[in-house]
Amino acid sequence: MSTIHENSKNDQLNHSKADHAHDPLTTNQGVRVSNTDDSLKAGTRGPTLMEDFHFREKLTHFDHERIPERVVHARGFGAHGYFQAYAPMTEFTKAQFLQDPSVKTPVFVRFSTVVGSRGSADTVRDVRGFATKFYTEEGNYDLVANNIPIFFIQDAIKFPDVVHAIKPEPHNEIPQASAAHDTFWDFVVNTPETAHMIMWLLSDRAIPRSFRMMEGFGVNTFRFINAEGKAHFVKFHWKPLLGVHSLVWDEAQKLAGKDPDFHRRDLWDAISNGEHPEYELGVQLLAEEDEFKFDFDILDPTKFWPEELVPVKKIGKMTLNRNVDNFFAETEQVAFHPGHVVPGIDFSNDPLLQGRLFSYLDTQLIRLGGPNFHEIPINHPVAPVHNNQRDGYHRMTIDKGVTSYSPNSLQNNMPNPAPESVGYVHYAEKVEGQKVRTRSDSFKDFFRQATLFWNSMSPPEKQHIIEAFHFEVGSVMSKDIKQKVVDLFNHVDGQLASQIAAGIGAVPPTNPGGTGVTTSSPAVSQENTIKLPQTRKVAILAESGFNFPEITQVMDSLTGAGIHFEIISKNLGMITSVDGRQIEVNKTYLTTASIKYDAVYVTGGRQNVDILLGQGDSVHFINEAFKHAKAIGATNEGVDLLAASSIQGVALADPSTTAQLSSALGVVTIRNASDMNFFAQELIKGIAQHRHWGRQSQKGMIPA
Ligand code: HDD
Repeated sequence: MSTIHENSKNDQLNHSKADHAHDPLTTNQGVRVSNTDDSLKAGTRGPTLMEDFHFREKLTHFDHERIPERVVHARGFGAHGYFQAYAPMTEFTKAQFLQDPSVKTPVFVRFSTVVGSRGSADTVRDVRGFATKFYTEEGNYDLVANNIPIFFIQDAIKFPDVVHAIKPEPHNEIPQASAAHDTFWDFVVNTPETAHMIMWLLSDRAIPRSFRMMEGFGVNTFRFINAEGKAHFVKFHWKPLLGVHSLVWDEAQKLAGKDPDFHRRDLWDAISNGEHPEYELGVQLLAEEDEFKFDFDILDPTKFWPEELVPVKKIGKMTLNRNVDNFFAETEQVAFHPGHVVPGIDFSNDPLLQGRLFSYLDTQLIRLGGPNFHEIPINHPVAPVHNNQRDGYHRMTIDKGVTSYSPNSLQNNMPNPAPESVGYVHYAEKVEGQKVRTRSDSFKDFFRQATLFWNSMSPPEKQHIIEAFHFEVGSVMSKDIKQKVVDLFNHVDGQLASQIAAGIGAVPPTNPGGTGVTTSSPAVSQENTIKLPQTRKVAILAESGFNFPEITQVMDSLTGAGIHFEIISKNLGMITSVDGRQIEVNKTYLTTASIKYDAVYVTGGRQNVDILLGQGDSVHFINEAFKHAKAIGATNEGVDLLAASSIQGVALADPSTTAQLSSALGVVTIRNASDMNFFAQELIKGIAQHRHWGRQSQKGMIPA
């Protein structure tokens, strides 16, 4: 079996115009053009002439530059990379790309939001798509995943309903990219199967810090089939090596205005910097005979398989190492489909999955203008394609020969079907039943896993969910719908329902309810994730009059820990230290904000800090970072800025003490110290923590 190198796909995708950068400008017919700035006119002040074929071609092409955006997942961002298996998976699946750890299978990943239009903001509260195309030697395999392991509905026939309800309302197209409106919550209160997904949607999962810090889940139950034809049910997981981290809501909302491209910029920059995002592929495997072992139905897409019941086996790793050359050609034209499977991967009867198998190709036929979009380079498999499909809009292949049917004798029936040992053979599941339009009784428990999820949240995560209810349902106009939300979530947890009611002007439940589920699933809490300082970003506030050795020692320590930083000052240009050395400013208070960083550091120097103290923007920067629970550090006179801010409840280094570190709730300060490394290491520990939720109680007091 030949080995596919990631480069072969790259070469195939790289028929870029860059190779011909020095060739002259031509029309699409290859005719060289001598002037593209003036149209052909009858006299310099006369009318434009119809015979100006260059003008007509240029404008016509421009007029047709747009294609319909995806009906959902319109806003996305993609990157190339490769996947490598850890060990042969022969026992469970015959899929070739999961056998040989030395094979690098090329991949293309597209991350997306679901609800917003192509031009909407990255940081809205929403599910994120996480779709991966594996260009395997047996054909393309698409793992079309989300960052939440379950879904809103149980049957695909309700997909148009849930999407219509959550999209902007039809009469005025408001609100954009948001679930905080009447039609969505009207759908929710009338569709109790959504309750579990709503818990996840209102959790921190729906406002990720980065695509690099997000899990992926195949959601639906699939099957692995081995060479002997034995099947296992399987759920797919992506686990980011940087851990799973989120923004806070206030930050997410502000970012939507100040940097609507926050997530795509973060991914682009990381890949450009050589900090290649990595995700482990995990599988939960269940023997066919264990199908009915749980108190939920494994075909129900509103349920996850708790990792404590079915452990996730890590089977390989994906690395994203190359940005796209052209957004439209690659990210916009890529077409994923959960039905793109390779031998060894098969479907289950999950009714949501069954419906998805119809919908993706159907939508792509119109979005990509006909049946030949598999020929677009980003969609084209590296495996050879031979069949009798012909013609249609935009056909690229020049098929040779006279036969385009089977059987034929004129060309020995070529292309011949492959032998069963290598061809795709569907799993021979025995299926019998009456044709009915009803749901299985085993799908009718809507609340128990919602309670399990709620029980699994840490106190700050619970608080965030309640605040999200207050925002989302608080934005609903109908009092009736608001009350019904309280009543619906009283089925999940009585205390939760009371807390929702308190913030939205509704009546708390008279009989606090719940499901009686008292267990939890620690794996779903982000508090139990990996915490690392690498690739985090620090804002350094400085003006002229800083101490050069002090700031550079901190900068060196941050760099040593794989942390990035930017110098923020009132003006762009250079700032000068007390001993006359200069540092270049990266951003001003106008071109950036605290919400774009993971932490902030205020450096010392009397004159520097006196300037900072006179700037409301600098004080606001500290307040906002504190409110958003980020690590904050200050050295020497820099501590004065923290003292002048609204920071509460933490002791700051005292001016009279020498080199004594003060560190509490992620606020790290030191005075009268010459060696900054001790301080920097403590700050780095604080940055690795991601957020310091111990400040949650002070949050409401901070004016930011
Ligand atoms: Fe879907 C796009 C993931 C349910 C119908 N879906 C789309 C994308 C992702 C998902 C990641 C974006 C692909 C890209 O980047 O181009 N969808 C999911 C997951 C689901 C799910 C994990 C739950 C298990 N989807 C789902 C259902 C239906 C669809 C039930 C319809 C019956 N999804 C679509 C679609 C899209 C799509 C309308 C829009 C653009 C496209 O397919 O190509 O057909």
